[in-house]
Amino acid sequence: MTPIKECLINKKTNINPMWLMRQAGRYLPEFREIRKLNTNFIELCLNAELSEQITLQPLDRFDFDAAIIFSDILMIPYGLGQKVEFKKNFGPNLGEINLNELSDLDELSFTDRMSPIYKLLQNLSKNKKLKNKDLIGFVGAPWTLLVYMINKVSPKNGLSNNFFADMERVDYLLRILDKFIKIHIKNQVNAGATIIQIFDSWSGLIEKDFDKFLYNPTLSLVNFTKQLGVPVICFPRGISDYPLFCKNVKPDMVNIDYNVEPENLLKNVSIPIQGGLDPKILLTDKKSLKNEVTKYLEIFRDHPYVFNLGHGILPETRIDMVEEMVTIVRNFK
Ligand code: 1CP
Repeated sequence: MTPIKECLINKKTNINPMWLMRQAGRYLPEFREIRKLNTNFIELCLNAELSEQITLQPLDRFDFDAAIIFSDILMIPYGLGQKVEFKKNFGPNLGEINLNELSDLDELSFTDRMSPIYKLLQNLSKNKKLKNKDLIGFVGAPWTLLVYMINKVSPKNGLSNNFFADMERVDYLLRILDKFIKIHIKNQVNAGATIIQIFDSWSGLIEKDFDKFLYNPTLSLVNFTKQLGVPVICFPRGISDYPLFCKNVKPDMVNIDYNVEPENLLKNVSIPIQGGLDPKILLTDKKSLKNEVTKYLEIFRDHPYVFNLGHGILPETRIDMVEEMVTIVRNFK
């Protein structure tokens, strides 16, 4: 059994499996090389050969226990027919939603549009480099995808004023997202994903109606994934009540963000935990890194824990700091 599955299923605590959110990305010079030559990000995600190379890049350098496929949560809006572009120094930029086109969309055409992602998983699951490692597939949670689809740009400066203006449209999109996110999960599992992670990167922006926007839609995906026989990890970034989230949604594991106070959390959560370390620590020095990494490992010593970050690794992270972090985790006794 893979180290992460040992932790998730057998709840073993004497190992510290590890991987990093956004491990296949911009902090790696070899990724930047490929990216320079491939300026269209969506096309790069639809290039199964290059995506496979990128997925494996971090594993060639670091002793991680999982590969996460090189893809993006915004591939679902793309698969739904919305225009998605990534602009340099700006981020994602989405087009108008065509509701008529959406209501005509069937499973087959969606799967066809997304097929290079499934090809990528099929190829990776045959790759010997992933022996005894997990292959993580992922989706954005309905709320976070709704945010990008309606807001059309990153909500880092807040949601647009008219975000909730058309509630009928919001409800309709949530239903469509539930249907097609499940199709995307099922297709990834059929193609070889051994774990699914649900990224709800903007759940911290939900102010009310938590059942409608957070608990119910996530629970629906969690139950669906469990029925497929694959463990599911949730990352509800920025929410204020992780214990309540775990109680309501019951994922197999929860990834905490760096604002969560780990000692306090441990008193109220019994499921396996992943992550937590502030990615900014990797921009400091080796001594601070050791202190912070060891803090998490000490706190979770007797709890099933997968080492990871509290959000994606930052593009400006130095390779030698990642190497140092791996050494600290691997040598921790
Ligand atoms: O070169 C570039 O400019 C591309 C940078 C990049 C990369 C490497 C983007 C654009 N996406 C990705 C890959 C990616 N995205 C992966 C696979 C690689 C890995 O994890 O190793 C994954 C899992 C994601 C998930 C993702 N995309 C999330 C959820 C996780 C998180 O960081 O919160 C989100 C919010 C996105 C949207 C997105 N895609 C890319 C950017 C710059 C963003 C964020 C935009 C914003 O600020 O709103």
